[in-house]
Amino acid sequence: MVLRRTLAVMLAAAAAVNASTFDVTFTTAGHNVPSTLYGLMYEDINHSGDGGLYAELIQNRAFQQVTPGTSAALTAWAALGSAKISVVASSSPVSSALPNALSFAVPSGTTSTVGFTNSGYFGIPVTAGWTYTGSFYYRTPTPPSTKVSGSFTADLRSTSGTVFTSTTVPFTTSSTWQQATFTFTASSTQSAVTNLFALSVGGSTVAGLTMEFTLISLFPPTFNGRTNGFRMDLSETLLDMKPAFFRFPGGNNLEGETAADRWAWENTVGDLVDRPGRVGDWGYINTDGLGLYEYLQWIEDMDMQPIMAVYAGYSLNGASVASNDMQTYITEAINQINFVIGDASTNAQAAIRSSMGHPDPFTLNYIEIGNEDFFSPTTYADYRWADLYNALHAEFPQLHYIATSATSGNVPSLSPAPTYWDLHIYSNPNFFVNGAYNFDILSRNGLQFFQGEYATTTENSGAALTYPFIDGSIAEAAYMAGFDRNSDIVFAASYAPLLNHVSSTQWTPDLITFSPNTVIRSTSYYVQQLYSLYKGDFYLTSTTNTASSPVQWSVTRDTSAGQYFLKVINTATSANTVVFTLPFTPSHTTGTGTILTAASGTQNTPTNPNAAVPSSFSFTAGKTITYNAPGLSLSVLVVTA
Ligand code: LX5
Repeated sequence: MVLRRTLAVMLAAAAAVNASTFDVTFTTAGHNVPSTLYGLMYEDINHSGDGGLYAELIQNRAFQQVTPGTSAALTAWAALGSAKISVVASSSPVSSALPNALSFAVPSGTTSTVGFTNSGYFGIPVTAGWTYTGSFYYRTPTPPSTKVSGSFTADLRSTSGTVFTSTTVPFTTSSTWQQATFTFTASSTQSAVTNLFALSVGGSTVAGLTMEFTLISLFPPTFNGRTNGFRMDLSETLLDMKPAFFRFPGGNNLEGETAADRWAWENTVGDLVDRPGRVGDWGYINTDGLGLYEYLQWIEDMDMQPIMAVYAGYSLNGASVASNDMQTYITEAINQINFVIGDASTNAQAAIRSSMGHPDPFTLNYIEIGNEDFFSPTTYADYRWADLYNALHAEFPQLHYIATSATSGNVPSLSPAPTYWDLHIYSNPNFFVNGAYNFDILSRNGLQFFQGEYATTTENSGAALTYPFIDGSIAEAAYMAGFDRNSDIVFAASYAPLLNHVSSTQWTPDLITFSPNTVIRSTSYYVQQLYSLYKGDFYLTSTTNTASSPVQWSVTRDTSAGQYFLKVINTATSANTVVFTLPFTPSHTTGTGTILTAASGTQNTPTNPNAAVPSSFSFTAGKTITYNAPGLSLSVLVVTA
């Protein structure tokens, strides 16, 4: 894990202002809003993938990337009864990708129940009506001369042993790997998540035997019912934002600590037994069960489009791949893109996609070349950008390529000149309030910008935030008015990081915090949601404002619905009034709006998840609309022409 960012220096506090009235006029002049404008930035950080979006409930299910014999190799596992468990390098592994197995040794003479348990990703939800789907591989390295048959019991139980649901799974001893599958359905919902998955067997059946197990898996129902799929509640929470795109797989988690540790697409596809996993960049092992195919299928199910990164020869240890070693990564990137959009009848990588269930190409328009390459701008400018861009553009001229080094400052310029840039900023509320006009001053010379990461990470005092707070979220809303207004040159924007497992956090604040059975939508989540839902398709140029104004606004239109979205952002702690003069008379005299507002300092937290949620209100709609915006608020007034 690398925390390498120096947060932007605190800017001078915004001058206190008295309540003011802001007069806003607009005509029908403006520009199109790109359909891509608001989406999601994702990487596996804070267990947002394994233990998060990936619905798999068993942690350390295949002993990937661990050192056999160590206690760390047994993470999440414990023995039941007199059995001895350890992680071993199997003498005959289930696959070359999964060399390790759980060795389960039962002393001779055992009569009582033996087995082992898994504590999940910091808990396992038990939910009434859910049918859980499980499977595991097992073998007996030295089977007895007379085959032993019996049944395991698979169950979900409390830590004190109360069983909530169970089933039996028959087995027979064999030196070769067998796969067992099972299901069980929970009839009660447990509020506690400190539950265990257990696999157990009567001791007299297996006394004296040593067995091996691996890829021990348990899935709850998944989003869209996909096998090896995504968690339902988190997917639905994201779907509620109607996000346009999904930037993945990083972020830092693309890059690896070294080139050898990078996210490599080919290790994430095909059968689960053929996926070795990798040591992720945020301090834990990635199973890669959530692989390139699963991401793409889910992105399609969620009606998003991918912004997919390819590794660009720079890793978190600061080393760049040498110029004459780049070909490996260029070929890997071409293959990765072919997996997504290639013709399955002629291309080997596309054929893998087809064999996994998606013969047709997935949608793909944007490729990001690297991540934050301003950390190694010289090698990016000297050869990494050009090598990748030239090769990929020659092969896939229809795709758009996004550069990740900086556009200004002491950064060497790139050749070929990129059209698309990904810019990142983590700062304090004052930065975002004062930055609402950052994109207005950029020249319209064909460059398109992706604000691929941004968030208020500290208070203005510099104090770190655990959860977004309303002051920061409203400051982000002011900054986002700049995205709406400049959406002729800002084609996409995404808050980061997206997700945080409450029991395993590497970075705060995050847009959404979750536990095994809860989801907490932050104040910034609701800001992102309102901007996305009321994005519109056309931005209407309105009265010029200033960067120092405590009030920002944006007017967009959904042309086919004939609806106008008047967004008002008041970053002051006291109310301000905005008077809109419309170029038409609304068809209804009453309009409906949505507002997010709360007292300074308000946060949505696990103990108070709904401290600030949007609510709706009515307003009088006429050719003139006078709106009194409460302190620290984002409001969207919907006006029908
Ligand atoms: C930042 C930048 C957290 C991230 C990087 C992403 O959202 O992974 O792209 O991490 S940082 O600041 O430690 O480099």
